[in-house]
Amino acid sequence: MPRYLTVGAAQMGPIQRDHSRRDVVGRLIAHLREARRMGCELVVFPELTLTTFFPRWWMPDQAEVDAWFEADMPGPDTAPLFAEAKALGIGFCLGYAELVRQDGGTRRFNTSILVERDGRIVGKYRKVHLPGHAEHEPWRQFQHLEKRYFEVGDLGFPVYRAFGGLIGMCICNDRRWPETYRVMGLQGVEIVLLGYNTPLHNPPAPDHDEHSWFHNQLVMQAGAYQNGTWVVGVAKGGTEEGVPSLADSQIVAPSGKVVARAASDGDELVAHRCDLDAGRSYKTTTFNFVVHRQPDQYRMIVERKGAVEPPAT
Ligand code: CDV
Repeated sequence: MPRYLTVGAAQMGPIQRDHSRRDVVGRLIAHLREARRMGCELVVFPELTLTTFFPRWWMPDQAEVDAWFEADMPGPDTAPLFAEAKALGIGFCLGYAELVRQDGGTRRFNTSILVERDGRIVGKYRKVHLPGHAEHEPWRQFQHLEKRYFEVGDLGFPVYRAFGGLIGMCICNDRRWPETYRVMGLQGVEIVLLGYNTPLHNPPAPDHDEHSWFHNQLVMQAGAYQNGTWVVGVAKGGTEEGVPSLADSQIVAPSGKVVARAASDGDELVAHRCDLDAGRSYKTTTFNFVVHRQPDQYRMIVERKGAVEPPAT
């Protein structure tokens, strides 16, 4: 018996610096209403959905940085999103900058939450692979200061029982790392939800620029196939504050095939009816981890820390 979950990838076009959270939430609500018409039960929004991608700016004043963060979720600006989703009976995955006051200090994470159809937050993920740099690098056309503004996520890669399946999340740069998918794969994940902000220009490695679309697809397709899971990758695309960014949101099946894909680089919803059991045939044959993985061999190689000289002949 198939277990269907209709999922919408809610791609966003650019969000400029002077766009308010209220404006953005209005666009997210428009996505939810369209998702309802398309029969979606779960909608995935991008990384740092609520604002422009602020790590592109060097901001020495911490108060200026903190203005991009959410101390409450839902808060006054996001409450209408939660209310509309609940009224429509749609769940969602939302990326945002999370500010936590804890033990007299302040912690900041690049976070995603999973919200059930009744409005409850049922899952949280904090980005582990933070790209970029921590100091001002004036030679760049734009900064990428995630390593300054966020801590490395401290929740690992949890997989949540929700929406009748096993759901994991990761964020943007995480999608390029095989460990991300495998750690969730080892927990039996059936669908991985991820949002991204990927500039089409990579300042330290401009030779990668022309491969941006290919690399995006390559990592999500490989992650899906090698772990027998759906992957839903959702962009904030288009030219934001002068920085052109990759769109190409897509839904990848456990076969590794792309089954739905955005055609524009603006606000666009693409949906697919995902059978959460579709990964089973991969998980029980080619990628049956219990039968075929060889953790002892992997450990031996990691502990050796480097290549071995060829044997003398
Ligand atoms: N937001 C990101 O994590 N972006 C990175 C860029 C900097 C390469 C990405 O992997 O898409």
